[in-house]
Amino acid sequence: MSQWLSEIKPTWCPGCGDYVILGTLKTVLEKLKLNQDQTVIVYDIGCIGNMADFIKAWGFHSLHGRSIPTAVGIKNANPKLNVIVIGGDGGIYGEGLGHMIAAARLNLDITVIVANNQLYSLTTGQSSPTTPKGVKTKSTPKGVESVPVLPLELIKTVNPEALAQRVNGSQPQAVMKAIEEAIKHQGFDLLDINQLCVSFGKQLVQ
Ligand SMILES: Cc1ncc(C[n+]2csc(CCOP(=O)(O)OP(=O)(O)O)c2C)c(N)n1
Ligand code: SF4
Ligand SMILES: [Mg+2]
Repeated sequence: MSQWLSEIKPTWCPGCGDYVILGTLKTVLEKLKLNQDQTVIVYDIGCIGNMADFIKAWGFHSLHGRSIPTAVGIKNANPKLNVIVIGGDGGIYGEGLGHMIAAARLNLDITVIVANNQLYSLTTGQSSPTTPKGVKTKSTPKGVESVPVLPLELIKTVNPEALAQRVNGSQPQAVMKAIEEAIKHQGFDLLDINQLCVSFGKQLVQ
C-alpha cells in the first residue's frame, strides 16, 4: 500500500479517466519523495474532487469553483508548502475561471491539475465551458451554441512564464511525465488532462 493512498477505495465508474490521474499522481508523489507533512492538495467539487477521500495527504475539499482561491490562501499563509489543486473543467474553467486567471497573473507557485472531461459529470452530464460547439448534452439538447474556452491559450496570454500543458489522459506515461514537470515547476502551472467520461460523454468520442 502506498503511503499516499488512503484506505478508502475509489467509487468512480469502471473505466473512468480519474483512476489514471489518481494512479499517476500517487506514483509521482512517491518518486519525488515530497514531504507528506508539507503537501496540501485542494480539491474542487465534482467526480474528480472525490479524490479527496482516496489520497493520504493534507487535503481541503473546497467549494465548486473555489479550489484555486483556497490554494492561494494556503500558499500565502505558508509558502513552504507544496500546494496542488485538483479539479474538473466545470469548476476550474467555469465557476472558477476568474480565480485561475488571477492566480496565473500573480505567477503563484501552485500546481493546478484539471480532469477535463468536457462535461459536468457529477451532476450527470451537462455541458461545461470546454464542451465543443454543437455537441448535445443533457443541458443542451440542440447542441452547445458557444465555442469552447481554450485554457492553455488563456494562461499564456495572462502569464507567458506560466507552465501550461495539455496531455491525453488515456496515456499514463505522458500524464505521469506532465504531472512531474508541473510539480517541479516554480511558479504557476496548469496541467489540462483530456479524458472521457465513460458514463455521460460517449457522444464526445470522435
Ligand atoms: C457553487 C456550486 N455550484 C454548483 C454545484 C453543483 N455541482 C456539483 S459538481 C458539479 C459539476 C462538476 O463538474 P466538473 O467540475 O467538470 O467535475 P466532474 O464531475 O466532471 O469531474 C456541479 C455543477 C455545486 N456543488 N456548487
Ligand atoms: S460519471 Fe463520468 S467522470 Fe464521473 S466517475 Fe463516472 S465516468 Fe468518471
Ligand atoms: Mg468535468
